[in-house]
Amino acid sequence: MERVEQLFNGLWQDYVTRLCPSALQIHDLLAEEEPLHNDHIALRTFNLPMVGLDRLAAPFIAIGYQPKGRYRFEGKKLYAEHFEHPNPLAPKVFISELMVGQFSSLFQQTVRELVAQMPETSLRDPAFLYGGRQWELDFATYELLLAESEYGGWLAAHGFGANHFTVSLNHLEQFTEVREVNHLLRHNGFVINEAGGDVKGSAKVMLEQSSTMADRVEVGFSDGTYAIPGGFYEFAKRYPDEDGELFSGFVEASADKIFESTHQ
Ligand code: OOG
Ligand code: NI
Repeated sequence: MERVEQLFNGLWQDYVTRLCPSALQIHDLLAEEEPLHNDHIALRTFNLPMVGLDRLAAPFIAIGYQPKGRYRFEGKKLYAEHFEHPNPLAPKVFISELMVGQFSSLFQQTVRELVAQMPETSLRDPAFLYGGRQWELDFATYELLLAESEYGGWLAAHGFGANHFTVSLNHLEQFTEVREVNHLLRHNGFVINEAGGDVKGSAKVMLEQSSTMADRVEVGFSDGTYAIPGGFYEFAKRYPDEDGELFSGFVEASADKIFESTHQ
């Protein structure tokens, strides 16, 4: 569990510094005597050999994680898998990859050129998972990718890191409902993702989720610094199945809308 904690500390530090500084304020609004329990984190990548989903999963597999669910998002041209650790205290990990081959040849070529800038050794140390972008790009290239895929633009600009952490409502004392958390956050000036409703899912699908809209963060491009959407914070409540075990998967229809938390 020590190696799990080490990896998640690195991911959390990067997430709150580079992608979602407001998570610190939200964390303080919700924090109790007990530290907050993370349901899951999510990572994004391109489905190219050097950086595909499997390459991002490898450091998690190495510390005991196992593949569990598989998900497809046809409209967004994404494939995802989630991973769980035998220790229930370890957060789940949701990794998605963009199906680069389904985009225009200009888009494909641009993405391949970005990834080709990475040194061969750059994935050797698991710290690459929170190392951010490993290629140079200008703002026009970001906008070009963004026009075909919001996810593609986001990933090109930010590189690798947890795009969100997720507070488990099953472990909170103060709140038991997702809508209560949404209410508290709105009251404190945060913007909730309304795509598909502000509470996604239901007790029937055994998972309810909500998320903030991503922070706008300053990102350095080769031709200047621009403020663009970074990371967001998510809240999840899980329900037990027939055997009394909390549902541990993800719900495609809800996830499809959670992805949109990084929209402009
Ligand atoms: C992942 C979106 C899906 C969930 O909990 O369903 C997700 C992403 O935005 O990268 O996190
Ligand atoms: Ni999530």
